[in-house]
Amino acid sequence: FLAEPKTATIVGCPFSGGQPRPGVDKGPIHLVEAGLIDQIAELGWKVNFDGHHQFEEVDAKVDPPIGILKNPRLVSRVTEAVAQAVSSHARKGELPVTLGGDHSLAMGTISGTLSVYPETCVVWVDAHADINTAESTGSGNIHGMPVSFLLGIGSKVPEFSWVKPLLKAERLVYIGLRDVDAGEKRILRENNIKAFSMHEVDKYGIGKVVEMALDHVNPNRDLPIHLSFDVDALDPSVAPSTGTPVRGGLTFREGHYICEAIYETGLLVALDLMEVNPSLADPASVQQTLAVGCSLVRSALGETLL
Ligand code: Z70
Ligand code: MN
Ligand code: MN
Ligand code: MN
Repeated sequence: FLAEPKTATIVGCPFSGGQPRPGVDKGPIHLVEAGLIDQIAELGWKVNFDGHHQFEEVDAKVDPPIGILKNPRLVSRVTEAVAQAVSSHARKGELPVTLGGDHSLAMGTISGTLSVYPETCVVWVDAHADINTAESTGSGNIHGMPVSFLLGIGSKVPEFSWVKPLLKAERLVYIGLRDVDAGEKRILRENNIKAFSMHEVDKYGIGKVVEMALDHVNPNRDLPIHLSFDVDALDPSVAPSTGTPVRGGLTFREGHYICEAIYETGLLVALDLMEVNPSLADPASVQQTLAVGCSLVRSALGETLL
């Protein structure tokens, strides 16, 4: 397997239906307006802009909760469309860079990647595990659930039957966790899922953590990598404009180091940047969060310090 596509395709996903706070749908527009496309082009990539996807609307009246899952039909249709967009770009040898939007979108992005590269491993960088099932979720917010759908664990929600359980637990690793529900901890344990919480980042340092994470999911450094980066993995002092800031997060450098180290493998085939919400926090904090978001993407696409 030889990765390193030289064309990146920006997939803007203005979507907030996986969680309750308005504004996260404005993330992709603001990231692009902050100059992300030109910045990636400056790194030597050919950049396609796939636009800000106009998703089919599903009226709330015809989308009542299923159990306590909120907006299930809407989330299912949007993420299915995202899966098709990502897979079509990946199939052409392009590297899809999906801008969220809330993290339920990763149900689509990772499904899309796995449909083209079935051996893909996933590095999920987040304060949260986003692995609740229909049984374990306390909130009913689907952005807290995409990983369980991708793994095929928990009771099946017929509305999401298009999501194939293509991700194996041993091909998934987390970095940055610090706000994990009791039910999620149990799911992680029972499925033997490798996770490096902030405790491990403190204990070993980020360099060792990334090495151990890749040793787990990609021991021979020969499998494609999908990096799904929730900006709330970063400390709120670094990335304040997000729906669920949790103190004690990754520093600016730790977040960037993860992106740089994954770029260095030459195995990155897809990247998500999720949960940037430009309507939360003061203007200076919004600017800061957008700038950090752009710079994480640049790091994952090969921006070097020297
Ligand atoms: C909680 C839930 C979550 C992001 C919050 C929170 C999930 N575990 N994810 N913010 N980005 O509702 O399932
Ligand atoms: Mn498209
Ligand atoms: Mn998340
Ligand atoms: Mn999160």
